[in-house]
Amino acid sequence: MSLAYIYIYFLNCICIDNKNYPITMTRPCSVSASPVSFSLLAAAAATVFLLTVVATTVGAVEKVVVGNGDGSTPYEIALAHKSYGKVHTIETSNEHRFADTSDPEMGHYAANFHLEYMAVRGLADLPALILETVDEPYTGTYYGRDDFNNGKKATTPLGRVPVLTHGEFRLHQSSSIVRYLAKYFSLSGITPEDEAEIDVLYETVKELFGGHKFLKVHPEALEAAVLAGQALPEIRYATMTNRGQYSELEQSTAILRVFEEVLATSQTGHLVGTDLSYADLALFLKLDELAESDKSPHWVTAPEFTRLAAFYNNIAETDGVERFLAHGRRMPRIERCGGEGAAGDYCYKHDRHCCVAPPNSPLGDGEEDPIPHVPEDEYHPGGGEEL
Ligand SMILES: N[C@@H](CCC(=O)N[C@@H](CS)C(=O)NCC(=O)O)C(=O)O
Repeated sequence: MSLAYIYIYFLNCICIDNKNYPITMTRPCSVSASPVSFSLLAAAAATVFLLTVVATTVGAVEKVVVGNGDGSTPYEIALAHKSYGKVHTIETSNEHRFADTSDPEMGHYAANFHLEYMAVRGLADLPALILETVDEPYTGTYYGRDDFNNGKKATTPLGRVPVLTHGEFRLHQSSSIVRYLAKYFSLSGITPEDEAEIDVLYETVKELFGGHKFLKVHPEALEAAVLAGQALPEIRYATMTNRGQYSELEQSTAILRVFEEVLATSQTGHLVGTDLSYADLALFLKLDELAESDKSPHWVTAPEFTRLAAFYNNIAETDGVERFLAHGRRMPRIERCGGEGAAGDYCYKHDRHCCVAPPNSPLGDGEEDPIPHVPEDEYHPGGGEEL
């Protein structure tokens, strides 16, 4: 296998394996968990002290974010590098469960979970979302291509990431990680039937949003039709064949309709049963990406998908989910840049939730968030209380 081929394979995996989505970040927990510089530790200690004072004077401080030495979030650091391959491992750490500073146990609360991946969203996005949704402290390590290839790769199972370490237990294969976390945090149903159905829906999400060889959602076609107020085709996925010829709009409509119809039978707005499941979260991530301004931001307004839109909005407003979208620990989106094939790379780009680039950001290209989530005057570089 030529080097060029290996390179292309690697790139393809990043963007095509699961069709989307390296840096180190630590969500919650002890500052010492992160191999950061001494000055950062000093800054962290000062922050913790300050927030302890604040906590005891104005009430509970739920979370403290300790930045990356220069105060940037992983998101901003990655964005500043533009191309993900240039990003080296980044550590951030966050104090968590800090509310009761009089409880010595709290001060020693350490993350049990460690998630490792490359500095993109990809196959670690859902595991991270699960941990964030259940408000579980974890450490995330996201590697740049160089760091991964020059050392890390040799240490991971099958030379691949994501890898989840839970105490002494080490697990790879993204879907296995998702199921393990979901089971651990009761997001995978109670009865065997619910568990199986949630599994089915998760597999369906993966298949229809990237896994299918022939059918997929085409955001541009969908956006054009919805914006034009056009009635969407009445086609259903169940009547389509894998190799049949369907327009981009037909494919897109049929795929979204699968989930609209599932939700039509739901009493609670969840895909299965009464409670939030990992299948809900998996679908949410796909719908959220679809809603980006460069995809199909108006899909939520289509009269054909009212249940899906309500589902999407409800989950987006869930505490942990809302935080995850905007806190800066999530990796940025990527896009192809610098040419085709081995000549090209993947570059970072903004998403509409996170995070306004700091003034004089090395981004320097005037790229604006089309729908800024955090107004620039409310942007506080350098950690502090989480939004
Ligand atoms: N089926 C595996 C795929 C793992 C995989 O191929 N991960 C890619 C990143 S998306 C990787 O580690 N690539 C490293 C390489 O190609 O050297 C999973 O779902 O976890």
